[in-house]
Amino acid sequence: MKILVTAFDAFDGESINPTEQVLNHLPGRIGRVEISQLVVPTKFGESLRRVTEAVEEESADVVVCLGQAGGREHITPERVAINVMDAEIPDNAGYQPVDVPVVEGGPAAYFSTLPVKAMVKALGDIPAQLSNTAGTFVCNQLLYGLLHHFAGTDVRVGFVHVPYIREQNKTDKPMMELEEIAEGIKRALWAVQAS
Ligand code: PCA
Repeated sequence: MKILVTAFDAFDGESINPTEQVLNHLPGRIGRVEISQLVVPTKFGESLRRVTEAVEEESADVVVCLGQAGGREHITPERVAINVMDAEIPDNAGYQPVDVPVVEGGPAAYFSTLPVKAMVKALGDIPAQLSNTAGTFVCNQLLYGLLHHFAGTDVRVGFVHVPYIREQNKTDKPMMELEEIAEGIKRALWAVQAS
């Protein structure tokens, strides 16, 4: 089995995206599963194209995308993606869609094809919670677009949002230590490969 794990670059005036740093803490293998990584720009369209291409080039069986969800207190596997792009801020290309579908004529929503509840459980003592919304920004677009593209294939697709980390100095916002997030993602990947 091959799992591709993706992260986003920094956006919204930040200099850090914790997901990019999490990748540096992930091993190359988990059990018998090969783990590959990719960082994509926080841009509508390009992020989806790049991840789709990488899954196909590497013949990955599973893709787990990571994104920052500033303000959340938990590591949150996403249950669902919806067919809308409704951005409160521009993406890293300056594009700010409002009420635009990810896929014209596509279904309203797709459920993640990863075992999201097992992933939450696998985190054990690390703060984790199932999320029922991936938002309406670039992360939701990536999850929706991948689920749409790989619908009806054996490729399984999921998304995990993570909180801010200490280095981002958000004194008034919840945060987690980078190492704890990385350990949480490792545990979630174990749950994926066991499923
Ligand atoms: N989080 C954003 C996009 C990139 C990221 O890390 C989101 O939740 O849509």
